[in-house]
Amino acid sequence: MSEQQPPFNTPTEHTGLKIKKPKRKSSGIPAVVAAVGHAATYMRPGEALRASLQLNQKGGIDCPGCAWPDPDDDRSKIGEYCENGIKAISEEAQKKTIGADFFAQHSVAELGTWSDFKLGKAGRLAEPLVLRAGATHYAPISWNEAFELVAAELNHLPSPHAAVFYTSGRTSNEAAFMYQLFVRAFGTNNLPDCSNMCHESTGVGLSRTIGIGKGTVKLQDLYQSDLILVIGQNPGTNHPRMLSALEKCKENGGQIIAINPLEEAGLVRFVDPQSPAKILRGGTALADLHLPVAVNGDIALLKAIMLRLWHQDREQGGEFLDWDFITNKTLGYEAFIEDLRKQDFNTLATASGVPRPQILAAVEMIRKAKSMIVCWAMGITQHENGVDNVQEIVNLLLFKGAFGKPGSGACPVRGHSNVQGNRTVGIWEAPQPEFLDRLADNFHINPPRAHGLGTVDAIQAMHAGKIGVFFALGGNFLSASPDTAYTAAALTRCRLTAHVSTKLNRSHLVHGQTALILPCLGRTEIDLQAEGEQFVTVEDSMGVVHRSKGILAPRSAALLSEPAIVGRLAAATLGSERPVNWEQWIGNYDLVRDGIAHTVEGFENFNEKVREESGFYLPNDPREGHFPTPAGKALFTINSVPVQQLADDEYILTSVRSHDQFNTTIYGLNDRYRGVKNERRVVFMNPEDMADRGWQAQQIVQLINEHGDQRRVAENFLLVPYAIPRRCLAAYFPEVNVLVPIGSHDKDSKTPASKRIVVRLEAAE
Ligand SMILES: Nc1nc2c(c(=O)[nH]1)N[C@H]1C(S)=C(S)[C@@H](COP(=O)(O)OP(=O)(O)OC[C@H]3O[C@@H](n4cnc5c(=O)[nH]c(N)nc54)[C@H](O)[C@@H]3O)O[C@H]1N2
Ligand SMILES: Nc1nc2c(c(=O)[nH]1)N[C@H]1C(S)=C(S)[C@@H](COP(=O)(O)OP(=O)(O)OC[C@H]3O[C@@H](n4cnc5c(=O)[nH]c(N)nc54)[C@H](O)[C@@H]3O)O[C@H]1N2
Ligand SMILES: [Mo]
Repeated sequence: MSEQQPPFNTPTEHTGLKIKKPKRKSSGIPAVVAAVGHAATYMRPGEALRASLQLNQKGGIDCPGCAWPDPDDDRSKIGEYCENGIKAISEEAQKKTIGADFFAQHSVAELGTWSDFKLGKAGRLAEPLVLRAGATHYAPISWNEAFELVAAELNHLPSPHAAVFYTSGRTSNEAAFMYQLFVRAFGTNNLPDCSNMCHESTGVGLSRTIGIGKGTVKLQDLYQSDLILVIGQNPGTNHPRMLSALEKCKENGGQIIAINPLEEAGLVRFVDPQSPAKILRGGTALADLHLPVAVNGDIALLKAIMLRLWHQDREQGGEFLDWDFITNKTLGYEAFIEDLRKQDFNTLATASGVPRPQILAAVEMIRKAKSMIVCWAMGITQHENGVDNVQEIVNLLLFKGAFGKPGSGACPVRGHSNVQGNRTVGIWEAPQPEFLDRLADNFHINPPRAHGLGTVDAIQAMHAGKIGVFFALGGNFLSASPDTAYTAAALTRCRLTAHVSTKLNRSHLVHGQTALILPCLGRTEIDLQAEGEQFVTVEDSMGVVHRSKGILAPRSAALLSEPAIVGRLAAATLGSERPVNWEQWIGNYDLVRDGIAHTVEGFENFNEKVREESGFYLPNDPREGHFPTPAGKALFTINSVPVQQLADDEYILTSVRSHDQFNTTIYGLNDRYRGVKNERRVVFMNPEDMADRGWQAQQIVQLINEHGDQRRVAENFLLVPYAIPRRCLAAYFPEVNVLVPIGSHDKDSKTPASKRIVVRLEAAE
């Protein structure tokens, strides 16, 4: 990184840690108080109420918080929202704005010394800004000049492949489709997205085994399932509305197993904040069993379970596994069993970290269940063996014949509210040839066929000086990516970095020679175009596509919508008619949707279908019990148990979200359910491991990773004693991203292993 660049990480000072007892209940009155408090502090009073009432209602605002689906029919009248949904909209619809004056007052170097929390709370970005080569401050620029600047840089590149176009998952289907069309007409598939760091392992693992890279359940299935496994996911914080679905499952007599190194409050007991009666009764107990798996002990655990299940099935003459399904619908069973039988139950159990009696209890519950769903998120995907993890989950589901029947299936829970839709409409560095054929036919372009760069490859290409322009449609690429120092160096080697953003973040401050901030409308705001008010569409975690329409006045008159920004940039770069009339598309998003309808399977009559109240489901063969793999069957796979050798002073660190953040946007400094107040630089450690080192709570430590020949240090972390398996640690993303080696990722999905970072701890002097 060059000398003048500001720090690439949030400052390391402490903010005043208070440690409390972790909670054993989630939501309830404290959640309502926290949500209302947040809205009252950051939003205009009337707007907070109006927006929350429209949240996730039919035809209302799709919550920018997460990708959990909305109930098809019985939506809560007082708004289908949760504490963290309200925080997400208060963050976006902040009453404060920042523009020319703010940036004249604060240099880029000064802003670099602010914490991520303070940067986010500065206000909504209000006008386009440029940081010219060598300048110290961002200054206003007109929209036209901004588009011309990017277009000129793009058109002067030695090759279209010297540009990278990132997408974060809040972008609508309309903006995303226009963006990928523009990028492919320009001539590259360099379309990395946040999915590369998120559920890519799910996409790869599921596509290979069941023929589609998405989940196979509907909300209704969760309600009626006999058994739901929640693995490597913290829904109480990250998908709070999922707790209502889990509660319904319990009320209908179903059971829940949580598999997680931490006993997360949201999975212990849920108090529905929208039901006074349930608040009085103290809520509903959720997980019947918690398996405290060691970080990355999931494959060992799943294998231990399956081995036991298989033996019991044999003893009972084939009662517990779905033999009909295994025989008729799957391939690879024999080889899988041959491998499984070679394993030793006790060795697997030890590797998983879970005490034997608990594993046997899980086997008992799985054995009895007639229907079963497995839900998972980042605890499964963000590993060097992330794809294997997903495939091992599929093996268990196949054992039980858990596809194509009610109450059963695979349920990867997505993160960003439209990350799944972005991929569906073409944001992908590795597009299918058929998709490119349709783009070529419909838009008379010649899209490049070679795969482009995903996130990790893009960072490495930038680092190697091969990329001239980095353009981001949303997100915070620097802070979300692994190996922060390396990524910072990579970004500074670009000629131009440009970000379409709603809020200021660190990616604006660690920049290329020239940098642009292009401020856009958020989900909550009215989007007025030439042919009237527009709505956009999104796809949730269960493959339902529906409308989202903002209701608040835009924070600033200078903001453009994402489709308008993409369309105008495309026109400036390619010409106003190539490959479509961009101005017309910007004026009326129905035209964009017609383009999608002709190109993407399942979107026929898109404009008509999406105007139906609850939207529509995209086709999903495995949901119906058919597998669109080359063989037409689902595949068992053999996945080896990861070797986890640690030196005496090494630990495995996993990175998690606190209750007060949305990815790199820091809502506040508390992590209420885990009992952490007013501090983010904490590391959770097993009390016995602490005793071994002679350390006390609040001891200051440095976290050190030595992967390859690099030494990576995260300084000044406070120890918090916590119920976490021995030799495992947890700390918050993005503070520990400095420690995630760029080379540590799944070999197939390239998802960075941000859930398994080998570190040493040193007490601070
Ligand atoms: N409020 C809020 N909502 C969000 C987000 C947010 O930041 N804030 N982010 C959104 C996004 S983009 C995403 S992808 C999702 C993320 O949703 P989650 O995946 O729930 O998020 P993480 O905090 O990364 O939590 C991972 C969970 O996995 C556990 N875990 C860690 N390592 C392992 C392991 O090796 N094995 C197992 N079995 N478990 C492990 C952790 O203890 C934690 O409970 O949430 C989305 N929703
Ligand atoms: N160590 C570690 N690293 C991780 C993870 C982890 O668990 N551990 N999780 C990974 C995951 S799952 C993900 S998804 C990525 C997230 O990576 P990103 O999606 O790149 O990051 P976000 O923090 O969600 O992006 C926040 C920024 O998006 C902008 N923004 C917000 N709303 C809008 C909008 O409507 N339009 C536009 N154009 N911009 C908007 C704001 O400027 C805000 O600052 O991080 C990954 N990184
Ligand atoms: Mo994500």
